[in-house]
Amino acid sequence: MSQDNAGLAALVQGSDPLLIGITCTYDNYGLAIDLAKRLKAALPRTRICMGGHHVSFVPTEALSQEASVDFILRGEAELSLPALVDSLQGRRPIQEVAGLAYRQDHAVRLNEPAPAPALDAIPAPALDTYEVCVDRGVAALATAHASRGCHMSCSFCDCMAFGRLHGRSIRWRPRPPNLVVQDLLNLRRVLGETGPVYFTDENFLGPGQAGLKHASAVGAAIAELQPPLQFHVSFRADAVNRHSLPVIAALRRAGLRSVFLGLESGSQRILDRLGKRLSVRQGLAALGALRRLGVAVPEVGFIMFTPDSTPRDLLANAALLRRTGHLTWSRLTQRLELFPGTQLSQEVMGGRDPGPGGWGYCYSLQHPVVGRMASGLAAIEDRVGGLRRAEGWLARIELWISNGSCGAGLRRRLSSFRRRVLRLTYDAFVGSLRMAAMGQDPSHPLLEASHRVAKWCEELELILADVASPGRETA
Ligand code: B12
Ligand code: SF4
Repeated sequence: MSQDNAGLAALVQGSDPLLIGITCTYDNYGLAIDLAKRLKAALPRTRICMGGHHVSFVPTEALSQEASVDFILRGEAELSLPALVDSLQGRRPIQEVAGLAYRQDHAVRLNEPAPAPALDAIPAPALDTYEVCVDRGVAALATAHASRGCHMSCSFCDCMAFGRLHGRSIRWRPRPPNLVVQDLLNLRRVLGETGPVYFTDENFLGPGQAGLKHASAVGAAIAELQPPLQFHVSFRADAVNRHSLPVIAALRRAGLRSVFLGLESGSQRILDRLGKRLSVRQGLAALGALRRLGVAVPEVGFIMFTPDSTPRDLLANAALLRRTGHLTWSRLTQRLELFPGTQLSQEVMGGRDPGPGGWGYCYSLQHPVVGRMASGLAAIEDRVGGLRRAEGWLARIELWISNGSCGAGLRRRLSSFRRRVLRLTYDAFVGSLRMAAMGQDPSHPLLEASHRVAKWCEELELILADVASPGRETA
C-alpha cells in the first residue's frame, strides 16, 4: 500500500499484535520473507503466519529455513486462521489447529488438513485495506469472487493441488449469487463507483450445467445493480461454446466488459503437454465469439517458453499471438514458471528440491536454439521501450474496439496501428529466431523493431491527443 517493507516495519513499531499474517505467492516469496524478518526484528513477541498459494506447498522447507516465520496455514484459511488465534489465546491445543504447519522440538509438524470453507458460510471479505487505500488516495483494484477452484488439472497450474490441501479433491464451489451481490455492494460502499470489478474466479463459467446456471444467476443479480456495474472475469477457452454464448451475451448486458482468456500456446503439441485439454482452434473460436459479443480480451494467458519448447513451437506461438492481436513483448518473453505442487514440477524436477525460494525458472530450456533465443531476449529487456509502450496501446485498442467505444474513423486508424505493430513484431521475432538458429545473437531485429514502434506510438499519441478521447470521436 505504497509502503515498502522498511516502511511497514517502522509503521508497526510500538504496537503489540498477537499475530501478523503475510500472503505469499511464488513471485513475492523473497519480499514476504524479507518482511517477516523485519517485522520479527521490530516485534519479537508477535507471531508471524504465512499463507497463500506458494508457501502452502513448501511449509516444511520454509519453516526450516526461516526462523522469523512461526506458522504456515495451508490452503484456504477462513476456518483455520480463527482456530490459530484461539490456540494462541490458549483456547485450544496447537495440534488441533487443522491446516497448520509449525516448529516443535526442532522439527516441522504438519497438522491434519483443514476442511475447505463452504462459500455460503464464510463472512463477507474484510474491506479495511481498501479503507486505508481510500484514506491515503492510493488506487486499489476492486476484487470479488463468485466461485473458487477449478475442475481441470492443467499440469503447470497449482489450482487443483491447492484444493487437495484440504484433504480431498475440491474442484469448483459457487458462492451464492445473493452473497456475491452483497460483497459488491460492500465494495461500492467503501470505494464508490470505481472502475470495473475484477472477479478472481479461476473460471467464471464453472463446469457443466451447474456452472452455467450459477454464472447466469450471478449475471442476473448484477444486472439489477443501480448504477450499473462493469466487471472483468476469466474464462477457459473451451468454456466459450454454443451452450454458454447466451449466458455470456446476458453477462455482457449485465456489465461484462473484458475477459482474461487462457490460450497458453499456439502449438498443439505444447497444449497437450501442458494437459490443457484444449485445441488451438478452440482458443481462436472463443476469442472470435467474445469479440463478436462486444466483450474485449485485452489479456490472454500465454506461455512462450516451456522446458521442452522447440523453435517450431515458438513460431506457432508467435503466429497465434499475431493473429489474435496479442503479440507483445511480455508474451514474447513469457517463460513458464514452475510451481511446487504441480504435476509438471514433478515431471521436470523429479525429486530435486530447489528450496522454497528457488522454484520459478529452476529448469533449463532443453533446445539450444530456444535457450539462445530466451537469453537473447532477456539481455535486451531494458532496451525495448517501444515494444513495451505498444503493449499498453494494444490492450487499450482491444478494449475500445471490442466495446464499441470509438467512432469509425478512429477505429480505422487504431486498427491500422495494431496491424503494423503486429506485422513488424512478428517479422522481427522470426528474424531473431533465425539468428538464434545460426548461433548468432538474436537481439538485433527486435531492437530495431522496437525503435520503429516507438515512433509509431508517438504518432498515435498525437492523433489521440487531437481527438481527446475515444468514445467522443465521431469521424
Ligand atoms: C487476482 C490475481 C492476480 C492479480 C492480483 C491483483 C490484486 N491486487 O489482488 C494480478 C493480475 C496482479 C496477478 C498477478 C500475478 N499472478 Co495472480 N492470481 C490472481 C488470482 C486469479 C486470484 C487471487 C485472489 O484474490 N484469490 C481469492 C482469495 C480469496 O484467494 P487466495 O488469495 O488464494 O487467499 C486464500 C488462501 O490462499 C489463503 N491465504 C492467502 N494469503 C494468506 C495469508 C495468510 C496469513 C493466511 C493465513 C492465509 C492466506 O487464505 C485465503 C482465503 O481462503 C489467483 C488465482 C486464484 N483464483 O486464486 C492468481 C494467482 C495467485 N496468481 C498467480 C501468478 C503466477 C501470478 C503472476 C506471476 C502472473 C504473471 N506471470 O505475471 C503475477 C505475479 C504477481 C505477484 N507479484 O505476486 C498464481 C500463483 C501461483 C503460485 N504458486 O505462486 C495464481 C495462484 C494463479 C495460478 N494458479 O497460477 N494475479
Ligand atoms: S490453468 Fe486455468 S483451467 Fe487449467 S487448472 Fe489452472 S485455473 Fe484451471
